[in-house]
Amino acid sequence: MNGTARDDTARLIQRLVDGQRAALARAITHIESGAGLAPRILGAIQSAIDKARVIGFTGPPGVGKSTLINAVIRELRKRKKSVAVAAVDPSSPISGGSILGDRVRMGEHGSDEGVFIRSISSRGHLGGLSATTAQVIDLMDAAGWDVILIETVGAGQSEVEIAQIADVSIVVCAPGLGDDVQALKAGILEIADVLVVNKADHPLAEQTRKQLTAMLALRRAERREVPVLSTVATSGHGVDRLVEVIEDQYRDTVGHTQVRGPIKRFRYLIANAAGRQLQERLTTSAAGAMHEMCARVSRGELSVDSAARVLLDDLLK
Ligand SMILES: Nc1nc2c(ncn2[C@@H]2O[C@H](COP(=O)(O)OP(=O)(O)OP(=O)(O)O)[C@@H](O)[C@H]2O)c(=O)[nH]1
Ligand SMILES: [Mg+2]
Repeated sequence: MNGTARDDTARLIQRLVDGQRAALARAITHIESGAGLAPRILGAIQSAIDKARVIGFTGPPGVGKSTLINAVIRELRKRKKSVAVAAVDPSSPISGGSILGDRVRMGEHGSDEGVFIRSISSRGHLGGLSATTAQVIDLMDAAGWDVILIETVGAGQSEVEIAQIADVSIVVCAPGLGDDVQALKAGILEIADVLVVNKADHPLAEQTRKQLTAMLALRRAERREVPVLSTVATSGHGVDRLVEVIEDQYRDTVGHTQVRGPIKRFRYLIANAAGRQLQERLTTSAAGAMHEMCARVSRGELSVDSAARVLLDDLLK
């Protein structure tokens, strides 16, 4: 990097930490594209990260996540909190459309200086969408936003991972679950700190709420209680209560674990990077051992899991 480029980056970082929106937007673009500047920016902002609350919203397509986030923004603005939103786009045709919709639905906040909305895609970023999201959260935090809301669609692995990065994870569902119950069972329910039955204006809403409460009761012994709330995102009904519950859960989580957002994100990023490095080593320096394991598995001497354990034990010795 030449001197001018270094000065430019230093200025960008300074403006970002000063809270200038344009600088935040540019820095996010650097992270998203995995450009060479990303590590320098992330390194420089670490001391400014410490106060944002990160709330994740996830759930099946079309349940009203964007509309609910819109209503939550309104509630938080009443409470004088500044709000940044990261709408995570896994580049699928479904959410590709809905992110566009997000801009329209969240449009009422477009001229509000206290609201910043950005979609994130994983284009070419090393470490995947969740790692990109964790870094974008760091930027938003360093830029001084009070609350960061993340929207992710569906019940895929990356959505579950993103929920783990959040301080509080909200799983949103809608009445008449049907197939969605399967999606919820497939791991997503496990990550919920709060469960929301949105579209509570629908006749089946109360029945769905009871179903979910019963499902949660099965594991109540293992974990602290997960509140189940009803909302009508389109009218804002129940949203003030949701914001209060989020606040309670945040206090609870931080009180219980003493692990605040940035540390949680580091934990995730380091584990993610370690996994990548391990995979690299398995295909390079450990290629010989890998070859032998393949042979042993194919002869039926070892299971895949045992072979992996032997390889790892060897590598980490
Ligand atoms: N009746 C009713 N409709 C709602 C409610 N909340 C959202 N909707 C409608 O449901 C549709 C989907 O809402 P979105 O907010 O786009 O849902 P989403 O979960 O963000 O969708 P994806 O991002 O595509 O997964 C829209 O037509 C909303 O107007 C609600 O509480 N009641
Ligand atoms: Mg949406």
